[in-house]
Amino acid sequence: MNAYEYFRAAFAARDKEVFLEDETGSVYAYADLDRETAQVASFLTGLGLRPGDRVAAQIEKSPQGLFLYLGTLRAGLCYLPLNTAYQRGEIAYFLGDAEPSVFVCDPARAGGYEEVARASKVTHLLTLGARGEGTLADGLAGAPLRFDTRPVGTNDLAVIIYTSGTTGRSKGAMVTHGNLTSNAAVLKDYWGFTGRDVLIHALPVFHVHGLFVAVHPILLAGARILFHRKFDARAVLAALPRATSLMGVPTFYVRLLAEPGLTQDAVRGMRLFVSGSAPLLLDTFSEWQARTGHTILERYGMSEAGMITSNPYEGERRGGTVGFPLPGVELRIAGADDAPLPVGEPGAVQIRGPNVFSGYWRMPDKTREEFTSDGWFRTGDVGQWSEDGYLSIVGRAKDLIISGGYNVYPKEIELVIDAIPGVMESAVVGVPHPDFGEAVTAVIVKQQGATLTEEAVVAHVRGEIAGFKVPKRVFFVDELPRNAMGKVQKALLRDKFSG
Ligand code: MLC
Ligand code: AMP
Repeated sequence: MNAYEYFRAAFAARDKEVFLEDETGSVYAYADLDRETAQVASFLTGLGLRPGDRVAAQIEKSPQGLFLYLGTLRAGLCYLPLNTAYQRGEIAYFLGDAEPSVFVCDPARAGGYEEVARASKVTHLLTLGARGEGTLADGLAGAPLRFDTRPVGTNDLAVIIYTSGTTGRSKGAMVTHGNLTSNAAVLKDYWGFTGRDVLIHALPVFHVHGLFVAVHPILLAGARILFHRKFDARAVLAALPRATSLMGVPTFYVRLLAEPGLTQDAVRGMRLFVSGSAPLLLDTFSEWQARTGHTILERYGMSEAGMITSNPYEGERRGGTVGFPLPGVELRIAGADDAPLPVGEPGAVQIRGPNVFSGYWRMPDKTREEFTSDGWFRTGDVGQWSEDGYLSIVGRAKDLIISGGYNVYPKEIELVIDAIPGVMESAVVGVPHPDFGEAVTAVIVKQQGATLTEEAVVAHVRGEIAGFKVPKRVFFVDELPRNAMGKVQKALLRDKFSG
């Protein structure tokens, strides 16, 4: 079933209830959602797009952006969300690789994108601004208000989410309608969402956390979203008395704890705080408990698989763990031979289930590599079971930095730094950071006689890649530490530059 139709079947009986309320006080009922998405689907279909065609969007967070996503699903097309921090070079890669027919961007950026759009297969470059304005709105104005949702198969493509790769080349994870509906149904039940819930939504809507996890269970429950354009600790604090639930990355909780207004009284109407996308420090978990009387529920997921494990809603939520595999999800901790390891031994986290994506867009070899011969997906995370079945994520096999919930692959940044005149070589590592969890840090060996400074490196990198990937600090060394195989010993660099 088309994921939109699946959600609609659940919320149809609540069409007069509020689906979303934004910070300006604008309110959209479920009936409005249905009408707006019908217009999007009619409009896109009217452009001549065929099932499976891609609609890429790099847009500021807005209710209309959410309607664009859901309307795209409804039309049987494939949505391709892009981080607003991406720069032109990054966008050119995604447009070239995914070959979307439609690219929707912010009105202020359209001029700068005309050339990259022309060089790709984009046939319609449209705009959508933070207040819903732009050429997309103009197009929607005349579009029919009714649309028969296009039927699709469970395995049909719904969304492509790009995740950075170890080689520096991003891979498009192909997410199907079946992936979306199975995960949505499980999360709604597991976390107990009902029509009485009010969720504070302050996450970006171009990754699975904000786009899927914090939206789909709400649709299934016919619940309400308090829509924040971005995370602002004070604004979230002010919204808590009207809400029942919050989903965030650990940085949200760290920043909320820094607010003196976070008291037991402020959270008395809340029933659920969920954290994920990056490890939640035990200190944050415990401090939250002490300050609010609530226990944060930590869960674990990824773009390729939506949500994988969760601490229980009822029962002990254990800090430092990500709980149990969600219903329907199989998870094993495997050794180098892909065979399961005994309880307590750390190993590769491998998963199987209806939530697991169908492969990397136009990368059959990469897809094959990431699945075992018996069909389990290699997450690249290192995990460990407790005796009573709780999973802990104890490391990563992949060379990955998670900064404020965003993934950063060092290779991509090293390639940019190595191209700076005067750089001989570089290594990028993540060091502990009180706000972002980990901070992107560059260690550089200069060419002889080069006069590079930290500021010059940062200024150069800033123009090339998204801001959250730009190193927070740059250090210069005479040589990089290497092991006997000649591989840079990143653990040594992490230790040396921590703090
Ligand atoms: C912003 N900046 C960051 C950053 N976010 N730097 C490092 N890491 C980050 N995460 C930088 C900007 O480049 C800018 O730098 C400066 O901080 C201010 O930008 P901002 O936009 O005002 O930042 P802020 O609002 O403080 O954003 C922090 C944040 C945000 C934590 C609220 O990053 C965020 O919403 N993160 C959530 C990410 C997320 O949704 N992840 C889910 C992925 S899905 P300068 O120098 O230019 O001023 C996934 C699967 C799963 O992982 O399990 O869920
Ligand atoms: P992404 O590819 O952006 O979806 O990020 C997925 C990765 O985030 C996972 O493979 C993990 O490494 C990490 N991750 C998500 N949730 C958690 C968590 N609760 N604890 C530790 N790591 C997490």
